[in-house]
Amino acid sequence: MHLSSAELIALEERYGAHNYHPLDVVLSRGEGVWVWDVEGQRYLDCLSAYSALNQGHNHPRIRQALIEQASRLTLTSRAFRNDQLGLFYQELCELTGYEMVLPMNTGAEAVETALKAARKWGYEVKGVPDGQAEIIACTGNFAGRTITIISFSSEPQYRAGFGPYTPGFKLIPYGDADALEAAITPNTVAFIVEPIQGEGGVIVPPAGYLHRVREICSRHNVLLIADEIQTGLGRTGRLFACDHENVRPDMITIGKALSGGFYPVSAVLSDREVLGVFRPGDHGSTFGGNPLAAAVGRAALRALIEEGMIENAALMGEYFLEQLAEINSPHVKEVRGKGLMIGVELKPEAGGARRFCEALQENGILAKETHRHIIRFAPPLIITREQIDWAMERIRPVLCMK
Ligand code: IF1
Repeated sequence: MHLSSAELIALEERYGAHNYHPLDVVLSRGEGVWVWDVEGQRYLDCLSAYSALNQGHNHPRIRQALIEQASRLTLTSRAFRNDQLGLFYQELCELTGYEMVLPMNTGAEAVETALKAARKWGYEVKGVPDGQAEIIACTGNFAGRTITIISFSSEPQYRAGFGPYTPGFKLIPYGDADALEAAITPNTVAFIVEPIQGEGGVIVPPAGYLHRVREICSRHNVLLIADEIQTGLGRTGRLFACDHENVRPDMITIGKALSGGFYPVSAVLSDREVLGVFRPGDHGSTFGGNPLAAAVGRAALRALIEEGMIENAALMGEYFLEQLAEINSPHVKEVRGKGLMIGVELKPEAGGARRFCEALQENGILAKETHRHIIRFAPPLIITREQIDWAMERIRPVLCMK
Protein backbone atom coordinates (compact mmCIF):
# COMPACT_ATOMS: atom_id res chain seq x y z
CA MET A 1 0.00 0.00 0.00
CA HIS A 2 1.67 3.26 -1.13
CA LEU A 3 0.29 6.24 0.75
CA SER A 4 0.85 9.68 -0.77
CA SER A 5 2.87 12.45 0.91
CA ALA A 6 -0.40 14.14 1.86
CA GLU A 7 -1.78 10.99 3.47
CA LEU A 8 1.46 10.37 5.38
CA ILE A 9 1.60 13.99 6.53
CA ALA A 10 -1.98 13.67 7.78
CA LEU A 11 -1.01 10.64 9.87
CA GLU A 12 1.96 12.47 11.39
CA GLU A 13 -0.18 15.49 12.15
CA ARG A 14 -2.98 13.45 13.67
CA TYR A 15 -1.03 11.06 15.89
CA GLY A 16 2.34 12.78 16.52
CA ALA A 17 3.20 15.42 19.09
CA HIS A 18 3.78 18.68 17.26
CA ASN A 19 7.28 19.34 18.60
CA TYR A 20 8.60 20.13 15.14
CA HIS A 21 7.50 22.19 12.13
CA PRO A 22 9.11 20.14 9.35
CA LEU A 23 9.12 20.98 5.66
CA ASP A 24 6.26 19.09 3.98
CA VAL A 25 8.58 16.71 2.16
CA VAL A 26 8.04 13.00 2.88
CA LEU A 27 11.24 11.11 2.20
CA SER A 28 11.34 7.42 1.40
CA ARG A 29 14.88 6.73 0.11
CA GLY A 30 18.40 8.11 0.50
CA GLU A 31 21.65 7.46 -1.38
CA GLY A 32 24.79 9.59 -0.95
CA VAL A 33 23.84 13.26 -1.16
CA TRP A 34 20.41 12.46 -2.68
CA VAL A 35 17.03 11.70 -1.14
CA TRP A 36 13.73 10.90 -2.83
CA ASP A 37 10.20 11.63 -1.65
CA VAL A 38 7.30 9.18 -1.85
CA GLU A 39 6.30 10.61 -5.24
CA GLY A 40 9.80 9.91 -6.57
CA GLN A 41 10.96 13.55 -6.58
CA ARG A 42 14.76 13.83 -6.00
CA TYR A 43 16.40 16.34 -3.66
CA LEU A 44 19.95 17.23 -2.70
CA ASP A 45 20.18 16.97 1.09
CA CYS A 46 21.81 20.15 2.41
CA LEU A 47 21.08 19.41 6.05
CA SER A 48 22.56 15.89 6.49
CA ALA A 49 20.28 15.40 9.50
CA TYR A 50 22.12 18.24 11.26
CA SER A 51 25.51 16.64 10.43
CA ALA A 52 24.67 13.06 11.37
CA LEU A 53 25.04 12.07 7.71
CA ASN A 54 28.57 13.34 6.99
CA GLN A 55 29.25 10.05 5.17
CA GLY A 56 26.11 10.50 3.03
CA HIS A 57 22.86 8.51 3.09
CA ASN A 58 23.05 4.73 3.18
CA HIS A 59 26.83 4.44 2.96
CA PRO A 60 27.44 0.87 1.67
CA ARG A 61 30.33 -0.04 4.00
CA ILE A 62 28.54 1.22 7.11
CA ARG A 63 25.32 -0.45 6.04
CA GLN A 64 27.20 -3.72 5.54
CA ALA A 65 28.69 -3.47 9.04
CA LEU A 66 25.22 -2.79 10.49
CA ILE A 67 23.66 -5.78 8.71
CA GLU A 68 26.47 -8.17 9.60
CA GLN A 69 26.54 -7.19 13.26
CA ALA A 70 22.75 -7.08 13.51
CA SER A 71 22.59 -10.67 12.29
CA ARG A 72 25.10 -11.72 14.97
CA LEU A 73 24.64 -9.75 18.22
CA THR A 74 22.92 -6.40 18.77
CA LEU A 75 22.85 -5.81 22.53
CA THR A 76 24.45 -7.32 25.63
CA SER A 77 24.07 -4.42 28.13
CA ARG A 78 27.29 -3.50 29.93
CA ALA A 79 26.60 -6.20 32.53
CA PHE A 80 28.54 -8.39 30.10
CA ARG A 81 31.30 -7.65 27.56
CA ASN A 82 31.18 -7.93 23.77
CA ASP A 83 33.69 -8.39 20.94
CA GLN A 84 33.19 -4.95 19.34
CA LEU A 85 33.48 -2.44 22.20
CA GLY A 86 37.20 -2.76 23.00
CA LEU A 87 38.08 -2.37 19.32
CA PHE A 88 35.80 0.68 19.00
CA TYR A 89 37.53 2.23 22.03
CA GLN A 90 40.99 1.49 20.66
CA GLU A 91 40.25 2.88 17.19
CA LEU A 92 38.59 6.02 18.62
CA CYS A 93 41.53 6.67 20.97
CA GLU A 94 44.16 6.06 18.28
CA LEU A 95 42.32 8.36 15.87
CA THR A 96 41.77 11.20 18.35
CA GLY A 97 44.77 10.95 20.67
CA TYR A 98 42.73 10.60 23.87
CA GLU A 99 43.33 7.95 26.50
CA MET A 100 39.73 6.95 27.32
CA VAL A 101 36.17 6.80 25.97
CA LEU A 102 32.75 6.64 27.64
CA PRO A 103 30.17 5.45 25.07
CA MET A 104 26.57 6.65 25.07
CA ASN A 105 23.77 6.93 22.51
CA THR A 106 22.52 10.48 21.90
CA GLY A 107 24.45 13.71 21.90
CA ALA A 108 22.56 14.95 24.93
CA GLU A 109 23.60 11.85 26.86
CA ALA A 110 27.25 12.48 25.92
CA VAL A 111 26.93 16.09 27.11
CA GLU A 112 25.28 15.00 30.38
CA THR A 113 28.09 12.45 30.84
CA ALA A 114 30.74 15.15 30.30
CA LEU A 115 29.02 17.44 32.82
CA LYS A 116 28.87 14.66 35.43
CA ALA A 117 32.55 13.79 34.80
CA ALA A 118 33.52 17.46 35.19
CA ARG A 119 31.62 17.85 38.45
CA LYS A 120 33.01 14.64 39.95
CA TRP A 121 36.54 15.57 38.75
CA GLY A 122 36.01 18.98 40.42
CA TYR A 123 35.20 17.40 43.78
CA GLU A 124 37.69 14.51 43.72
CA VAL A 125 40.68 16.01 41.87
CA LYS A 126 40.42 19.82 41.93
CA GLY A 127 39.06 19.87 45.50
CA VAL A 128 35.94 21.98 44.97
CA PRO A 129 33.64 21.70 48.02
CA ASP A 130 30.93 19.08 47.44
CA GLY A 131 27.83 20.47 45.69
CA GLN A 132 29.55 23.80 44.81
CA ALA A 133 30.77 22.97 41.28
CA GLU A 134 30.18 25.70 38.67
CA ILE A 135 30.16 25.14 34.91
CA ILE A 136 30.37 28.01 32.41
CA ALA A 137 28.63 27.93 29.02
CA CYS A 138 27.96 30.51 26.28
CA THR A 139 24.77 32.28 25.30
CA GLY A 140 23.55 30.92 21.95
CA ASN A 141 24.64 27.38 22.85
CA PHE A 142 22.79 24.24 21.84
CA ALA A 143 23.78 21.00 23.53
CA GLY A 144 20.56 18.99 23.66
CA ARG A 145 17.08 18.92 25.16
CA THR A 146 17.37 17.43 28.67
CA ILE A 147 16.29 19.55 31.63
CA THR A 148 19.88 20.04 32.80
CA ILE A 149 21.07 21.01 29.31
CA ILE A 150 18.26 23.52 28.72
CA SER A 151 19.03 24.85 32.21
CA PHE A 152 22.07 26.52 30.60
CA SER A 153 20.33 27.41 27.34
CA SER A 154 19.78 31.10 26.57
CA GLU A 155 16.94 30.31 24.14
CA PRO A 156 13.59 31.15 25.81
CA GLN A 157 11.68 28.62 23.76
CA TYR A 158 13.97 25.73 24.81
CA ARG A 159 13.45 26.68 28.49
CA ALA A 160 9.84 27.86 28.74
CA GLY A 161 7.60 25.58 30.74
CA PHE A 162 10.35 23.16 31.74
CA GLY A 163 11.49 24.65 35.10
CA PRO A 164 12.67 24.39 37.77
CA TYR A 165 16.16 24.38 36.28
CA THR A 166 19.37 22.61 37.29
CA PRO A 167 21.63 25.00 39.27
CA GLY A 168 25.41 25.39 38.90
CA PHE A 169 25.64 26.96 35.44
CA LYS A 170 26.78 30.44 34.41
CA LEU A 171 26.42 31.99 30.92
CA ILE A 172 28.92 34.29 29.19
CA PRO A 173 28.89 35.82 25.70
CA TYR A 174 30.24 33.57 22.91
CA GLY A 175 33.58 34.52 21.39
CA ASP A 176 34.68 36.67 24.34
CA ALA A 177 37.70 35.13 26.09
CA ASP A 178 37.94 38.01 28.59
CA ALA A 179 34.38 37.20 29.73
CA LEU A 180 35.53 33.65 30.48
CA GLU A 181 38.48 34.87 32.54
CA ALA A 182 36.13 37.15 34.51
CA ALA A 183 33.54 34.43 35.14
CA ILE A 184 35.91 31.79 36.57
CA THR A 185 35.81 31.30 40.35
CA PRO A 186 37.69 28.79 42.55
CA ASN A 187 34.61 26.55 42.20
CA THR A 188 34.59 26.54 38.39
CA VAL A 189 35.17 22.99 37.17
CA ALA A 190 34.55 23.34 33.42
CA PHE A 191 33.79 25.56 30.42
CA ILE A 192 31.66 23.89 27.74
CA VAL A 193 31.70 25.46 24.27
CA GLU A 194 30.91 24.64 20.64
CA PRO A 195 33.91 25.54 18.44
CA ILE A 196 31.32 26.92 16.00
CA GLN A 197 27.77 27.46 17.26
CA GLY A 198 25.49 25.44 14.99
CA GLU A 199 21.95 26.07 16.14
CA GLY A 200 23.04 29.49 17.30
CA GLY A 201 23.28 30.35 13.61
CA VAL A 202 26.65 29.01 12.35
CA ILE A 203 28.49 31.51 14.53
CA VAL A 204 32.25 31.33 13.92
CA PRO A 205 34.18 32.85 16.85
CA PRO A 206 37.02 35.36 16.33
CA ALA A 207 40.32 33.79 15.21
CA GLY A 208 42.34 32.81 18.25
CA TYR A 209 39.33 32.50 20.56
CA LEU A 210 39.67 28.75 21.10
CA HIS A 211 43.41 29.16 21.64
CA ARG A 212 42.78 31.83 24.30
CA VAL A 213 40.09 29.86 26.15
CA ARG A 214 42.43 26.86 26.16
CA GLU A 215 45.15 28.93 27.82
CA ILE A 216 42.70 30.49 30.33
CA CYS A 217 41.23 27.08 31.29
CA SER A 218 44.70 25.57 31.75
CA ARG A 219 45.84 28.46 33.91
CA HIS A 220 42.79 28.19 36.19
CA ASN A 221 42.70 24.35 36.25
CA VAL A 222 39.26 24.41 34.58
CA LEU A 223 38.31 21.58 32.19
CA LEU A 224 37.77 22.74 28.60
CA ILE A 225 34.89 20.71 27.13
CA ALA A 226 34.42 21.04 23.36
CA ASP A 227 30.98 20.02 22.18
CA GLU A 228 31.89 18.69 18.71
CA ILE A 229 28.67 16.73 18.26
CA GLN A 230 27.85 18.85 15.22
CA THR A 231 31.22 20.41 14.26
CA GLY A 232 33.25 17.22 14.73
CA LEU A 233 34.09 14.25 12.51
CA GLY A 234 35.06 16.30 9.45
CA ARG A 235 32.18 18.77 9.19
CA THR A 236 34.43 21.88 9.23
CA GLY A 237 37.22 20.38 7.10
CA ARG A 238 39.28 18.96 10.00
CA LEU A 239 38.68 15.93 12.21
CA PHE A 240 37.61 18.33 14.95
CA ALA A 241 36.86 22.04 14.59
CA CYS A 242 39.32 22.63 17.44
CA ASP A 243 42.07 21.31 15.14
CA HIS A 244 41.90 24.53 13.09
CA GLU A 245 43.59 26.22 16.07
CA ASN A 246 45.56 23.19 17.26
CA VAL A 247 43.58 23.29 20.51
CA ARG A 248 43.26 20.06 22.53
CA PRO A 249 40.21 20.18 24.81
CA ASP A 250 40.23 18.20 28.08
CA MET A 251 36.99 16.50 26.98
CA ILE A 252 35.26 16.23 23.61
CA THR A 253 31.67 15.14 23.07
CA ILE A 254 30.90 13.44 19.75
CA GLY A 255 27.77 11.92 18.24
CA LYS A 256 25.69 12.23 15.05
CA ALA A 257 28.13 11.22 12.25
CA LEU A 258 29.86 8.81 14.65
CA SER A 259 27.37 6.31 13.19
CA GLY A 260 26.98 7.81 9.71
CA GLY A 261 23.29 8.24 10.48
CA PHE A 262 22.59 4.53 10.88
CA TYR A 263 22.14 4.35 14.67
CA PRO A 264 22.36 6.61 17.75
CA VAL A 265 26.02 6.50 18.81
CA SER A 266 27.75 9.12 20.95
CA ALA A 267 30.76 9.28 23.22
CA VAL A 268 32.88 11.36 25.54
CA LEU A 269 36.65 11.40 24.83
CA SER A 270 39.10 12.37 27.55
CA ASP A 271 42.18 11.28 29.48
CA ARG A 272 42.48 9.06 32.52
CA GLU A 273 42.63 11.99 34.99
CA VAL A 274 39.03 12.88 34.06
CA LEU A 275 37.20 9.75 32.89
CA GLY A 276 39.04 7.81 35.59
CA VAL A 277 36.76 9.43 38.20
CA PHE A 278 33.93 7.05 37.21
CA ARG A 279 33.74 3.92 39.38
CA PRO A 280 31.66 0.87 38.45
CA GLY A 281 27.98 1.73 38.93
CA ASP A 282 28.45 5.54 38.92
CA HIS A 283 26.98 6.04 35.46
CA GLY A 284 25.69 4.03 32.52
CA SER A 285 23.04 3.31 29.93
CA THR A 286 21.15 0.26 28.68
CA PHE A 287 22.31 0.70 25.07
CA GLY A 288 25.55 2.63 25.69
CA GLY A 289 28.47 0.74 24.15
CA ASN A 290 26.35 -1.98 22.57
CA PRO A 291 28.04 -4.18 19.94
CA LEU A 292 25.85 -2.91 17.11
CA ALA A 293 26.70 0.74 17.93
CA ALA A 294 30.38 -0.16 18.23
CA ALA A 295 30.47 -2.05 14.91
CA VAL A 296 28.62 0.76 13.12
CA GLY A 297 30.84 3.40 14.78
CA ARG A 298 34.00 1.59 13.70
CA ALA A 299 32.76 1.41 10.09
CA ALA A 300 31.61 5.05 10.12
CA LEU A 301 35.02 6.27 11.30
CA ARG A 302 36.83 4.02 8.81
CA ALA A 303 34.75 5.33 5.90
CA LEU A 304 35.25 8.95 7.00
CA ILE A 305 39.05 8.60 7.14
CA GLU A 306 39.81 6.10 4.36
CA GLU A 307 37.56 7.81 1.81
CA GLY A 308 39.14 11.23 2.35
CA MET A 309 35.88 12.87 3.40
CA ILE A 310 37.52 15.35 5.77
CA GLU A 311 39.87 16.71 3.10
CA ASN A 312 36.93 16.82 0.69
CA ALA A 313 34.92 18.84 3.19
CA ALA A 314 37.71 21.42 3.37
CA LEU A 315 38.01 21.67 -0.44
CA MET A 316 34.30 21.59 -1.26
CA GLY A 317 33.47 23.85 1.67
CA GLU A 318 35.81 26.53 0.37
CA TYR A 319 34.25 26.22 -3.09
CA PHE A 320 30.65 26.24 -1.82
CA LEU A 321 31.26 29.24 0.46
CA GLU A 322 32.93 31.14 -2.41
CA GLN A 323 30.06 30.35 -4.81
CA LEU A 324 27.43 31.43 -2.26
CA ALA A 325 29.33 34.62 -1.41
CA GLU A 326 29.43 35.56 -5.11
CA ILE A 327 25.64 35.60 -5.42
CA ASN A 328 24.53 39.18 -5.73
CA SER A 329 21.30 38.89 -3.74
CA PRO A 330 19.44 41.85 -2.18
CA HIS A 331 18.38 39.55 0.68
CA VAL A 332 21.76 38.22 1.83
CA LYS A 333 23.40 39.89 4.82
CA GLU A 334 26.34 37.49 5.30
CA VAL A 335 27.65 34.11 4.15
CA ARG A 336 29.79 32.40 6.81
CA GLY A 337 31.05 29.08 8.05
CA LYS A 338 33.95 26.69 7.83
CA GLY A 339 34.27 23.58 5.66
CA LEU A 340 30.78 22.30 4.85
CA MET A 341 29.18 23.99 7.86
CA ILE A 342 27.75 27.07 6.15
CA GLY A 343 25.16 29.64 7.11
CA VAL A 344 23.57 32.27 4.85
CA GLU A 345 22.18 35.07 6.99
CA LEU A 346 19.36 37.04 5.40
CA LYS A 347 18.48 40.65 6.13
CA PRO A 348 15.43 41.07 8.42
CA GLU A 349 13.53 42.72 5.53
CA ALA A 350 13.80 39.43 3.58
CA GLY A 351 10.90 38.17 5.72
CA GLY A 352 12.58 35.15 7.31
CA ALA A 353 14.42 32.15 5.93
CA ARG A 354 11.48 29.71 5.96
CA ARG A 355 9.99 30.89 2.66
CA PHE A 356 13.41 30.57 1.01
CA CYS A 357 13.75 27.00 2.32
CA GLU A 358 10.31 26.21 0.91
CA ALA A 359 11.35 27.69 -2.46
CA LEU A 360 14.58 25.68 -2.33
CA GLN A 361 12.50 22.56 -1.72
CA GLU A 362 10.50 23.34 -4.87
CA ASN A 363 13.85 23.50 -6.70
CA GLY A 364 15.12 20.18 -5.36
CA ILE A 365 17.30 21.41 -2.51
CA LEU A 366 16.54 20.51 1.12
CA ALA A 367 17.89 23.07 3.59
CA LYS A 368 16.68 24.19 7.00
CA GLU A 369 16.43 27.61 8.56
CA THR A 370 17.78 28.34 12.01
CA HIS A 371 16.83 31.30 14.18
CA ARG A 372 14.44 32.72 11.61
CA HIS A 373 16.90 34.52 9.33
CA ILE A 374 19.65 31.98 8.61
CA ILE A 375 19.65 29.23 5.99
CA ARG A 376 22.03 26.42 6.93
CA PHE A 377 23.85 24.56 4.13
CA ALA A 378 25.48 21.37 5.41
CA PRO A 379 25.51 18.67 2.72
CA PRO A 380 27.20 15.29 3.25
CA LEU A 381 31.02 15.58 3.14
CA ILE A 382 31.13 13.37 0.03
CA ILE A 383 29.60 16.10 -2.14
CA THR A 384 31.40 16.75 -5.46
CA ARG A 385 32.12 20.00 -7.27
CA GLU A 386 29.62 19.04 -9.96
CA GLN A 387 26.91 18.49 -7.32
CA ILE A 388 27.69 21.89 -5.81
CA ASP A 389 27.36 23.42 -9.28
CA TRP A 390 24.03 21.61 -9.69
CA ALA A 391 22.94 23.04 -6.32
CA MET A 392 24.13 26.56 -7.13
CA GLU A 393 22.03 26.65 -10.32
CA ARG A 394 18.99 26.16 -8.07
CA ILE A 395 20.10 28.22 -5.08
CA ARG A 396 20.92 31.40 -7.05
CA PRO A 397 17.38 32.08 -8.38
CA VAL A 398 15.88 31.40 -4.95
CA LEU A 399 18.21 33.78 -3.12
CA CYS A 400 17.40 36.42 -5.75
CA MET A 401 13.63 35.95 -5.70
CA LYS A 402 11.31 38.80 -4.65
C1 IF1 B 1 16.70 18.99 17.92
C2 IF1 B 1 19.32 21.92 16.83
C3 IF1 B 1 21.26 21.25 15.54
C4 IF1 B 1 24.00 19.62 18.80
C5 IF1 B 1 25.15 19.93 19.57
C6 IF1 B 1 24.49 18.38 21.23
C7 IF1 B 1 23.35 18.04 20.51
C8 IF1 B 1 23.08 18.66 19.28
C9 IF1 B 1 26.15 20.96 19.10
C10 IF1 B 1 22.41 17.00 21.11
C11 IF1 B 1 21.86 18.29 18.52
C12 IF1 B 1 20.20 18.53 16.90
C13 IF1 B 1 19.05 18.23 17.84
C14 IF1 B 1 17.80 18.41 17.06
C15 IF1 B 1 18.13 19.38 15.92
C16 IF1 B 1 19.62 19.51 15.90
C17 IF1 B 1 20.10 20.89 16.11
F1 IF1 B 1 18.72 22.60 15.86
F2 IF1 B 1 18.48 21.39 17.65
F3 IF1 B 1 20.19 22.66 17.48
F4 IF1 B 1 22.00 20.38 15.00
F5 IF1 B 1 21.69 22.46 15.52
N1 IF1 B 1 25.36 19.32 20.77
N2 IF1 B 1 21.42 18.98 17.57
O1 IF1 B 1 23.79 20.25 17.60
O2 IF1 B 1 22.46 15.81 20.35
O3 IF1 B 1 20.77 14.60 21.74
O4 IF1 B 1 20.12 15.50 19.50
O5 IF1 B 1 21.71 13.58 19.64
O6 IF1 B 1 16.73 18.73 19.15
O7 IF1 B 1 15.83 19.68 17.38
P1 IF1 B 1 21.18 14.83 20.32
